[in-house]
Amino acid sequence: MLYPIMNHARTAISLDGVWRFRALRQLEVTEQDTLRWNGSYDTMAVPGSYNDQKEDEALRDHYGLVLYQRDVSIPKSLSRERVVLRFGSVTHHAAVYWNGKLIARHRGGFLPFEAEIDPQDMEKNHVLTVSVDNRIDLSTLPVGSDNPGGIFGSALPDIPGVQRKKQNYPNFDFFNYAGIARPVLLYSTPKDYIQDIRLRYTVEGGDAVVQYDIETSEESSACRVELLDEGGNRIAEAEGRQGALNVPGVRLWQPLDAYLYTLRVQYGDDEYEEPFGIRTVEVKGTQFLINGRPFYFKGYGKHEDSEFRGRGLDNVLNIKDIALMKWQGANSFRTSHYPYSEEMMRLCDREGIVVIDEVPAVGVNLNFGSAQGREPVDTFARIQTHEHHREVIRDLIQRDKNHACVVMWSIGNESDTATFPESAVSYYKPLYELAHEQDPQNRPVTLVGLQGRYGNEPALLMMDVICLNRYYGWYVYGGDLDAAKQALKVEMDYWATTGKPVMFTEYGADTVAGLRLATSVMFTEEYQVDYYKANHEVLDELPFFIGEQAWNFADFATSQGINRVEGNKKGLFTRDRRPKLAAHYFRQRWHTIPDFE
Ligand code: GCB
Repeated sequence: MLYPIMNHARTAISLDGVWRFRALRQLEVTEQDTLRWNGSYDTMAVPGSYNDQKEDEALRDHYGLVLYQRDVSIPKSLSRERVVLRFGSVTHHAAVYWNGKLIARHRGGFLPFEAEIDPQDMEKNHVLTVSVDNRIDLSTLPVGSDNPGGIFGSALPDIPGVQRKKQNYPNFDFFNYAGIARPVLLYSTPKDYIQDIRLRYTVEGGDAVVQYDIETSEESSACRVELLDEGGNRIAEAEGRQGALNVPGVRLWQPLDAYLYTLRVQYGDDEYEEPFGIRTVEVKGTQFLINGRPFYFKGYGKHEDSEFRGRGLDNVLNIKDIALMKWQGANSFRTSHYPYSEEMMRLCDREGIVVIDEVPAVGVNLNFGSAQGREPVDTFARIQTHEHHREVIRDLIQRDKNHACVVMWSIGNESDTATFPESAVSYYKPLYELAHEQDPQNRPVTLVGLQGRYGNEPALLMMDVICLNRYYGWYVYGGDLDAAKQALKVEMDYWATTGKPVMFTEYGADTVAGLRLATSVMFTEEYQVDYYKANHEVLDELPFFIGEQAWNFADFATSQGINRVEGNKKGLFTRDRRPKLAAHYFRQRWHTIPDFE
């Protein structure tokens, strides 16, 4: 599925704006709901999560379905075109009705989907209704439950006569934002059109060869491709759906020094332009090579999260975040814990930010959170996510395969790989293989590891890079940074024996901005700095250590709970992007650590 663009062959019309909105009490959509509403309705902005747009606790914590509706008319000029309705993402599950008729269903909250509009329908006024379901369970990604104890039932028995409010209990800490989070478009192409473009390349000496593979709806016309440099000059051309283009004296896409070529494809009346960078990625021994040089990741785990919009696309915020990363000397982030918007991925290509691209497989671990203190269960015998997990890996790679910024796929966060190691291998091996098969550029694949027992996690050892989330000095030995350093050192001595490249994809300490003390204690800004310094004392000595990504870039919203003070406060920046003391500490540190060894 190509990103919608506008040119002389294609149009893209935004359906963003203020839509009609209703939160439903019942868990099904009636025929009446899908026709133009006569009665009262609310208003809601698209794109944006609905939860924080109103002052309404019931809406914030809503469980189940909501409806969005708007009128749509299609310009007459498009009557001979193929017209497609496209959603950047709807969280988590969507059903789309066009004049009351179901035209699309989509499962999963973070990837695009689309539906063609029947040409018979074009010249009328239409009503578009979208139902959005925010329920998460043991078959969805991310994983959750309608029960505070997850699969175990209630952690503490309810007091007789007490009725809990019905709500989602996520098996993860970020707030379960829902709604139409990314742009909605009507776009057009000629009837016979370019469906997909796959790119890979080899680089030798100063030259590159770009191999392209074009998919078209039919095979009725010839396909012609041109390769343009950043100035728009044609440097190569070819005929045919598959082929190779020589790029003598190639200018590589480099971290923080992006260079984008454009592949212009002409097929019949259709034309598409795909911007792309040329760079190579390879894991060699304990090194992670970008363009043949050992790269060191400096950055963060992030969230798509902001005041009012929740997880709604905000291009201003994305631009600002990348500006802050550059201010700080960072070069990378992980799309924890789900695929980010296509707009952000395109921006990272443009800005030279390196991305670890993660599927929404978070909470695939039934042994943490509310389950603590109980007999361990074999997650993989209980969880019902495998088929959907395959689907999101396929769809993510399909969407992001041509992005130079993506240097590694993450097929999950903090799954339980230690308690039942063989079951974890049976679950993850096919997924690891699938990711490699699907990627035309065959990038490294990882699975982000959870702190706990280590030493017998064959599912992690199967991965190309060992990515660890570690909280020595916070969840483990919190307040005792000397012990934290010793424990971290002992664990790292183990990873040194595996011969794998290792990086931290999370480490951090909750820090309430403005809480200051000369002698640091947990939650103060000083402690966050001391925490990171203690970790770095150990990590800076490790030759196989290829990167540090702090948790988190910024404070973010979570479910309410006794260890979250209006959200997770592990940000180096506050939620409104003001630097904490640790942001300045990292700024000094990262500007002295080179991007390449
Ligand atoms: C983790 C999770 C992340 C949490 C973080 C924390 O390990 O991957 O989603 O937000 O810990 O702060 O507890």
